[in-house]
Amino acid sequence: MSRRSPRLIALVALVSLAGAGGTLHTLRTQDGISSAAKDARSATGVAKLEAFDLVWTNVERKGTHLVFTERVSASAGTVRPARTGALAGSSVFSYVWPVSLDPATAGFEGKSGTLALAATAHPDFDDTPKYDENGDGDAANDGDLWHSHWVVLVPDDACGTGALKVRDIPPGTTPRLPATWPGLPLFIDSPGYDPEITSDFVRVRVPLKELGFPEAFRFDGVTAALKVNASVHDPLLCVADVFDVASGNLSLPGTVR
Ligand SMILES: [Ca+2]
Ligand SMILES: [Ca+2]
Ligand SMILES: [Ca+2]
Repeated sequence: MSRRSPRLIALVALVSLAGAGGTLHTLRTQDGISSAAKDARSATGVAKLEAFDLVWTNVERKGTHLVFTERVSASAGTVRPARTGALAGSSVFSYVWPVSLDPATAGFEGKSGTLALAATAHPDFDDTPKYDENGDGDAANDGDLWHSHWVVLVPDDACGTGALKVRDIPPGTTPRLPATWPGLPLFIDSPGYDPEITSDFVRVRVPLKELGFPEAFRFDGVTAALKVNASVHDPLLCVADVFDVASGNLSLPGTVR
């Protein structure tokens, strides 16, 4: 089997790493996506790309939750966009898990694009109006802390040939949206799952009941920068700089059973 050998080799490598005192928390790697180290790239000159260099991506059921994990080369979560002082043209850095589940699973209009869970940081705006992540009494100043989103991604050549964006909500339309939609004209949800970030892991735990206990589905891993439109209109939030893709081709090869 052409796909089995690389996975077995990766498993052996991961077991050796763990034995050598690495930071692996699990050996359950059969279902995860092992990906090359030091292959992260940036079109816009982001420094310290090891923080976005995916080496292992996994989604698995654990008790009452789905656990989304991305392991990177080093320094997970340490690199965030520079503050610009303005929403227009500002950047969003992200760890993303695209999944094969219909967007309706997370409360969006059905068949509206590719559903993805994301951990993001963006110091120039807050999109978690229901949460005060830094606990200072102001729910509108937490964007610089890593926080979670569900988004629906669709291609839009206005973002660059073949590039993706977070789906816009055109004025006058009323698509189905999740209860914790933050009020932006985007297919975006702010569900309030606190990402857990360790030295080289980013992990988000999602209660299975909030997704209606989904059946088997597929997943991939992506790290990327998104950019808010310079004139703050459609397309409002483009994927501007893909750093790494776990599968290399966004084929969603991982499986949650
Ligand atoms: Ca990589
Ligand atoms: Ca907030
Ligand atoms: Ca706050």
